[in-house]
Amino acid sequence: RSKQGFTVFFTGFSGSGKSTIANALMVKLMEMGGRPTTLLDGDIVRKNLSSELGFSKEHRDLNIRRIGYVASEITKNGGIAICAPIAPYATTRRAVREDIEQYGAFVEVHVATSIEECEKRDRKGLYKLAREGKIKEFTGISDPYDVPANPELSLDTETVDVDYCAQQVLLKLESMGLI
Ligand code: GGZ
Repeated sequence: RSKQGFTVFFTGFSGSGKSTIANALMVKLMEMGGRPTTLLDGDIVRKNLSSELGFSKEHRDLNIRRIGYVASEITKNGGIAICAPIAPYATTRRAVREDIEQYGAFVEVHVATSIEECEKRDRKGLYKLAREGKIKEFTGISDPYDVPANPELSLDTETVDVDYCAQQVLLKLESMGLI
């Protein structure tokens, strides 16, 4: 019997390491035998599915609901969806969880890298622009982020490397009987 579909939903600040871990997880899942796996990364979704949207609460919620809808269809059909948006609002994450759990498992992974560390890294220079007021409503600087209260997994990229983080996700999926 083939296994049920599921969604791994990463959430965390810009530059926290969501995309990097999601990509590493994707590679590991492919190596394990190639169940159809779809990566819905934050900036790629914004380019292709949500290009008209900004960063107000309304627009962020719409963006996350779209990602959730695509992930729920994938999950329904027995696939694996990996999502990696910031998804700052707990109520929206909860709504997506409820959509997806009708069809399969929802595995919320908080990439809990602190805002101080993300700002220190500032890989894309966005935090500097946010501090200068050149980007408004920037998550963690001038816009809220609800810390997940009950994620399936919480990862801190300050103390462990990407490969270890991806491995922790795999172990969680195994313990949940999903892979
Ligand atoms: C947060 C912003 C903003 C603002 C542009 N706030 O690190 P990145 O650059 O590549 O990823 C971030 C991305 C956030 O999009 P998401 O779709 O993940 O956000 S949400 O889940 O809230 O809908 C960042 C960039 O877009 N970016 N402006 N104001 N991040």
